[in-house]
Amino acid sequence: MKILHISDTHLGYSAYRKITDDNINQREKDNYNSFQKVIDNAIKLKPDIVLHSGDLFDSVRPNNRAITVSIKQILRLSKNKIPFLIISGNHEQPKLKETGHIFNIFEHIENVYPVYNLKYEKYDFNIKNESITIHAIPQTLSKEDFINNLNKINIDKSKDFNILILHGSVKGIKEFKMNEFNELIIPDDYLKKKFDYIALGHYHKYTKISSNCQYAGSTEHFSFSESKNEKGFIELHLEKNNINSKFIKIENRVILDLEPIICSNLNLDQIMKSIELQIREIDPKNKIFRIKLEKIPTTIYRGIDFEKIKNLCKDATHYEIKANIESKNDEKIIKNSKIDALAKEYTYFMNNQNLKEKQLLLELGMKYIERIESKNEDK
Ligand SMILES: [Mn+2]
Repeated sequence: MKILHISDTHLGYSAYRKITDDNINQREKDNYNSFQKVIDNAIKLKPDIVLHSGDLFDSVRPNNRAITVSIKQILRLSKNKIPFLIISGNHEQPKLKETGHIFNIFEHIENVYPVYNLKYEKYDFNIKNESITIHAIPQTLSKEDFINNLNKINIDKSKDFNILILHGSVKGIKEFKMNEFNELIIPDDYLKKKFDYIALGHYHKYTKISSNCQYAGSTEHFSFSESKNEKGFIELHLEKNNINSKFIKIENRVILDLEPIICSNLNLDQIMKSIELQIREIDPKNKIFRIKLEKIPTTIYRGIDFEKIKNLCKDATHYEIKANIESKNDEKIIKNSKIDALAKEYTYFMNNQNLKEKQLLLELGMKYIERIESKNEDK
C-alpha cells in the first residue's frame, strides 16, 4: 500500500511586502505554488491514501484565496479517487466551538475525510485486498483532552495496517516545540506503540524520529530559521512487517540566512565591502535573504549606505539587514533596516497630517509596525 504524508501547508500565510503583478502577496502565492506542486506529485504517484497531519491553513479564518486554492487542489485528489484524510492543527482550530470550523467546507466532498471535531476518530479503508485503520486525533481544546483521546485508541489487530496521525510536539524534545500557546504535547512513550506508522505534523522540519514515526515538515519555508531545511513530503510503502519511506523534495523559492559579518574589528569601508561581496555571491534575483551584522558600533551603523544596498538588492524578492548594535554603554540594540524603513515612512507621513490625535496615532502606529514586522524575526 502506498501512502503520501504531507503536513503544515499553512495556506493563507503571507510575509514581507513584495506583491505579484496581480496584487497578491508574493509569499502567499509562493506557498500556494508549493502546495500545488505537492498535489501534482500526488496525482503522478497515484498513492492509495494521502494523509495531511494538520495546519492546512495558516489561520482560523483563512482568506478567500486560501480557501479557493485548498478546494481546487483537494478536488483534484477527489476526482482521481485518492482518499484524502486531514486532521485539524493548532493554526486552524478556533478556541470557541461557536466560531465553527473551516474544515466544514470539506464535508460531503467525495473521498475527503476531515477530522476536526475535537475528538478521536477512526477510519477504515480496504484497498487492493488490504485493510487499514487510520486513528486520527485533531487539535483538541486542552492538553488533557488530547491525552484522554490518546488513551481511547486501541490498535485493531484484525487489520493489516494501523496508522496514527497527530499534530503536536513530542514531549521531552525541545527542538520540536514551535512555542505556540496552544500546541499539544505528545508523550514520547506513546510513539513506541505498535503502529505501522505514525504521521506527525506541527514541527516544520522533516524529521525521522524512527522508521515508523515521522514529521513530514512544512511544504514551504516560513522563517529564516527554516532556510536550511529541505521542503517536501513523505512517500510510504507499507508491506506486512516492512515499511519503506522516502522524503520527496519540492523546489521552493530560495531563502538564505547569510553568515553574520563580525564588525567589531572592521571599519565602515570594510563592512560595506563585505556586504557587497555577500550580495554579489548569492545573486539576489528572486531570492529572499537576510544580512546579519554582528557587534557593530552605533557610530559605524549610522554610516552604512542603505541606499546602495537597496540598489544592489533591487531584484530580490525580499532582503533585510539585522544588526546587533553595540553602543558605548554596553547596551545591546537589535536594529532591523526593514522596520526602520517603514517606521520612518510612517513618521514622515504622520508629521505631515493635520490631526489633533497625531501624537497618539503615531505612538499606536509604531507599536503595530514593530509588532507585525518583528513577527518573522528570530524564528
Ligand atoms: Mn502547528
